[in-house]
Amino acid sequence: MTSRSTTVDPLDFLSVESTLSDEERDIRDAVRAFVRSRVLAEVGDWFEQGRVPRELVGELGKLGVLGMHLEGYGCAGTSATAYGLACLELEAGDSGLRSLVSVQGSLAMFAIHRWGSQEQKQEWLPRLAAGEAVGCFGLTEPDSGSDPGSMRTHARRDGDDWVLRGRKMWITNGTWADVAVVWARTDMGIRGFLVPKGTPGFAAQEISKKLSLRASVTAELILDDVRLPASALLPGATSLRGPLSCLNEARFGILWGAAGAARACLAAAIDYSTTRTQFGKPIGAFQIQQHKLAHMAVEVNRATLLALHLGRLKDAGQLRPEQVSMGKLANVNSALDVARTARQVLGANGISLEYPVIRHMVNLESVVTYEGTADVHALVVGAALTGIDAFR
Ligand code: TGC
Ligand code: FAD
Repeated sequence: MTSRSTTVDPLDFLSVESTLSDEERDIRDAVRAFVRSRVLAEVGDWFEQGRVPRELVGELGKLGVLGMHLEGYGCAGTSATAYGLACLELEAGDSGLRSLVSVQGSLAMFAIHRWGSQEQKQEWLPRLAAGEAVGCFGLTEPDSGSDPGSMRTHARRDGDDWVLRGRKMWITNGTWADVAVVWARTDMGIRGFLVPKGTPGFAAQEISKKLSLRASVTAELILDDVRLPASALLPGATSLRGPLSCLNEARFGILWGAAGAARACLAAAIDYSTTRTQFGKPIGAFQIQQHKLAHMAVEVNRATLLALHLGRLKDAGQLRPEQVSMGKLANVNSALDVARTARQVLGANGISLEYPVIRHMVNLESVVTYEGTADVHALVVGAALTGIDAFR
């Protein structure tokens, strides 16, 4: 066994760091430091216990990551790339942490920011940005997931009021939320409503028995004749385009975040393979393990570069939804591949929560499903390539 000195950063092989602005690097470093000091030591326990501390929301608000890419109303107004870098660092901690931030900032806050009235923005956005309030986004239903246009939840007019009836399923932040953005069928098409916690007829029930994203709150929303004033309607969103435009934002964060989960798995595999000895050598001295490490490093670097490219396009106002689909499809599949490979490198320890890998691996099983399954994104890309819609 011959040792060689190396100057390469194993976690930034292609020197992506060198292309970042000072501001982007500062934001990335601040989020990375938060994850290291506040999350990494405890997240295995949160995952095992199926809980996440509610105080984290206020701490994330102070960190400035909630709705950080939005302008005004107490939001930081950063670039999309800076937001992506924050998502990468958060998800290197845990996909549940990134989910909390994605759903708050890219789904609930973005929906209000993009489609809400002045009054709605002023009422909710500053509190949501500060982490003094929590938001959720109710699109999926028990019988309507990939095909949200088939939703059954409906809102009927009664005088000036709206009355909502239906169910929403798998809703991140649901039991914590002070305000739920709920999408419903109306006589004017699919519309969005702001449903404050405590509104009579509205309830959220935690979904238990999850074996993935355990450090994240997931809930069912129950709407039994929930009466809302006319001012609860999001005036700007007038069709399915309303909620789907919000998904682009969250999917953008996910394609960055997946690179973070993958990087964490690669880091664990490098560390383990250089310290674990079998047959008289570190296992990283065997060619078959080096092949796995090289493969994982390629995937992590490729995913990071793809995220950065899409971030630059978004900052230039040129990012298209089908490009977001390609990014989510590619990067989450890469991250799953890296996590499954790293899990094997760690042998039996690969299934232990003492190490981060199995947690990332099972979390990514949610990430590949939510915000559009891999199949849905392949079909979006396929439709863009052929001009033929194969959904129906
Ligand atoms: P389709 O007829 O294609 O479109 C209806 C209208 O919407 C427009 N549109 C979009 N607009 C903006 N962004 C997009 N990505 C858009 N995709 C479509 C479209 O132009 C049309 O507009 P208009 O004005 O002509 O009416 O709709 P479809 O019913 O055929 O469905 C297309 C499909 C399958 C791609 C879409 O329904 C879809 O994306 N399905 C997946 C559902 C999904 O991703 N749900 C996610 C729920 S939220 C979540 O999972 C949170 S996870 C927690 C976390 O993020 O961490
Ligand atoms: P289905 O749509 O029933 O799909 C089942 C299978 O069929 C999949 O493999 C799918 O790819 C495939 N399939 C479906 N249609 C087609 C087709 N046309 N062609 C080929 N294959 C197809 N939703 C929210 O609204 N808000 C949230 O905050 C939220 N958070 C979530 C958190 C977690 C942890 C999870 C797991 C889900 C969350 N979701 C949320 C729901 C998520 O968006 C849906 O699970 C997802 O859109 C898929 O819907 P489904 O589970 O009903 O699967």
